[in-house]
Amino acid sequence: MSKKIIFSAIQPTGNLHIGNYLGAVKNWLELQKNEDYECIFCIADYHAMTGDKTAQDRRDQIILMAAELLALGIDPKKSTFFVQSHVPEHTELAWIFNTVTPIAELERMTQYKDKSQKQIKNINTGLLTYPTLMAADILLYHTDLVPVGEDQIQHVELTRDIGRWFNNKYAENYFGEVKPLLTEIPRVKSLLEPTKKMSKSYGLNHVLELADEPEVVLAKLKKAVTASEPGEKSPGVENLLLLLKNFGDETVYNKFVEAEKNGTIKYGELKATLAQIIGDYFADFRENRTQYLEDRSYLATVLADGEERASKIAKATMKEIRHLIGIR
Ligand code: AQP
Repeated sequence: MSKKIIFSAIQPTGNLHIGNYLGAVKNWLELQKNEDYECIFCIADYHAMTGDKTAQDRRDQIILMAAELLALGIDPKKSTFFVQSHVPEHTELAWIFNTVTPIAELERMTQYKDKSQKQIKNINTGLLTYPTLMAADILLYHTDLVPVGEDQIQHVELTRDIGRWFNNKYAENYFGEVKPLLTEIPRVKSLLEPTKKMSKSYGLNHVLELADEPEVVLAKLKKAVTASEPGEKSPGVENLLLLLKNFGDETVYNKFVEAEKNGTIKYGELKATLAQIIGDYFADFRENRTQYLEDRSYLATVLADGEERASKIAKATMKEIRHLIGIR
């Protein structure tokens, strides 16, 4: 039986946060251990260009993202790990997908609407066509499964539609039916506005970064929104308990859940416990991250090797597609 293809990408727009980790990257680490899957992971630098960063920010953040993913355990021997712009077939296919995708389908995407509100002075065309580039990333490798957080389900579903539109126009069954793959916690909430997803663009106090030192984790958690009365239903408390469930042991988690039910929970204690657990959990990561960041030539070698492996597949796919659409 041939292996199932896994593809997922992440934008180099700053440090990884706990939302990225629990929603997506944790799954990447599990999947790459499984022999049934062929994993391809990508640093989506072209996608990140839809934001407001400078060229120097971009240069630094690509390196930073590579170092952070390796520090978490992405293994370039097991997974193909590369930078999107190093494989130009991504943008070539994105253009072709632009020509089969109705504008109205792009205009109804939640991320496009959200980002247009967040960056009101920079509503560029890339924000609108972001999903056609994402569809190209995914379909270039004839992907079966895309491990992402809940916020990206809509884009993966649109990818499936784009594949179908292409098939209807040029070649029946050329692209298969791609599916999203979620973790147990597909949507981590913001610390300060827990009705929204945890997201860097709301501000750094909304997110716990994996690189945060323990005292920073504690300071951010102290500010996290909970309930006005102990035991009152609150999305903020629910979010903190979910984090405790994931990072802590079962006894500690059960103790706080019980206390929440009977109204004796002390939020200060919950936050201090959680800060300690998260700080400890990422201690090795912080150390590895520093080491990788000091070894730029190793990072460059890993990414060049990934580029070579991804390019082989991408070039073969584009050769077929150019033929199918009649330009070669
Ligand atoms: N809060 C979240 N909960 C679960 N999963 C999440 N992801 C992002 N936030 C959460 C998942 O992380 C992967 C990488 O996503 P990305 O490259 O789009 O990162 P991001 O969305 O840019 O992260 P931010 O902080 O939300 O950035 P801004 O604020 O710039 O938009 C994806 O699989 C995503 O689902």
